[in-house]
Amino acid sequence: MSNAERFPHLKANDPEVYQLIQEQCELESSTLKMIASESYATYEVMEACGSPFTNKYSEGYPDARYYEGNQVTDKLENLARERGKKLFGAEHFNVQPYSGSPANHAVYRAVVKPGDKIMGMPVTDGGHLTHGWKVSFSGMDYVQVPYGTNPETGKIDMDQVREIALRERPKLIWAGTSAYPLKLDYAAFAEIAKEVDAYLVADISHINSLVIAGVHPDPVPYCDVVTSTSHKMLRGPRAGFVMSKIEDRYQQKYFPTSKFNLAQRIDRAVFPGLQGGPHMHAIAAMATAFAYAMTDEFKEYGKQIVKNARALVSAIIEKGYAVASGGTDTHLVVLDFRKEEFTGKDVSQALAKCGIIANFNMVPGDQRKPSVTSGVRLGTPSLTSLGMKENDMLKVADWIDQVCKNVYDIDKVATRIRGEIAEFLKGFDVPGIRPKLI
Ligand code: DSN
Repeated sequence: MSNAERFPHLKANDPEVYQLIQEQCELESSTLKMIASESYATYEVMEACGSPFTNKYSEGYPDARYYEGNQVTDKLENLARERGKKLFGAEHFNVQPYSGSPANHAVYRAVVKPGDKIMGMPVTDGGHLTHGWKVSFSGMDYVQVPYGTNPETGKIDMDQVREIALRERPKLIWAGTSAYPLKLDYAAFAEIAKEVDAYLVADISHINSLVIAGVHPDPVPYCDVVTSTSHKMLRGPRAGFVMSKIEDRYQQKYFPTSKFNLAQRIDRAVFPGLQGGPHMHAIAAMATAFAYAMTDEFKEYGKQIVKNARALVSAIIEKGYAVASGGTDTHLVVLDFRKEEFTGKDVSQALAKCGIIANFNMVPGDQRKPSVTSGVRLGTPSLTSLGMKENDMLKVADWIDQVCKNVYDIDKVATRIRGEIAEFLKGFDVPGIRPKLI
């Protein structure tokens, strides 16, 4: 099916937007998408996102709405919640957050108060903005107690995390990262949180599908709350969700006068605390993404993401480059250019000219500024969605090597490499773009 058949009304009545969709399809099907937080949404997700559920106001929750006419959206939201609970084994599930940052914001509103200490990884160490970074609401309204990676090993040292927690006694501990390629030890985080009476919150936005596939530890049994986005490797819509225990183990200590348990406080924080009407079209798409994530095919994809990342690491190391944290357990490969003359920004810009889309990133022990960095963060979810395997990663490593070798004279090789990549990609279906019908 061509775009003309797929978007006939846009083509006829808004050719400008139609043309931009054409260009985006061309871009996404002729370049290697290696932004670690991206993948390709499925056709089902795209269709649900474009459905009439976008028309409906549904403020409130199923059977407790502030608008009439929600008999169908109630069924839809219940379906999404039940599928989510089954997929992750969660006690309570909220599918209304507009994205990952609002999901994390709701957790703060539910379990801490402005001025409280919260423990998280700074962005410069691979943490997320909403884990207490200074320019985000989370660092302005709460006091971040930072923990990070060892600059020598690039690994999180759990003894150090414990030492900091015992000294600072934060009320909330974030176990989650955006640029850390190794597994997180949720059992160790849970012991530490228990020692200091802190809520333990995992943010699995980056690794949710690895948890589903069983190739990354599962945080749900260990954490009070788990948050996530549904786009990234999960291949759903741009949206977020929050899972939690129902009862609050610290109710007596921190919320003795509240008549609401943990699950209820989270729901109230999302709506009416922070948001208005839920995006029901995104919730429809999330429901169908959860159904797909329960299949064996999806679990294979989760496993292959890690195999591909490991194959990429081996090939890159063989070519003489360093990677942060010494390797990967996940979808992430962070190239470490601390010893090179060129910077992360130099390489990410040169890669983009050649059709490899990634981002520059700080690495552990980085002496360069965050606006330049010594690293490039690469991810394998999108390439794995295309059906690529370990052998294909050897080709990708080759192109990366050629870019690094020509970084100061990239125009000399850019057209050729870009052409080779576009040609190579013709051998793959591009989910949501270059149809496979049904
Ligand atoms: N922007 C996402 C990432 O790239 O990791 C996190 O929200």
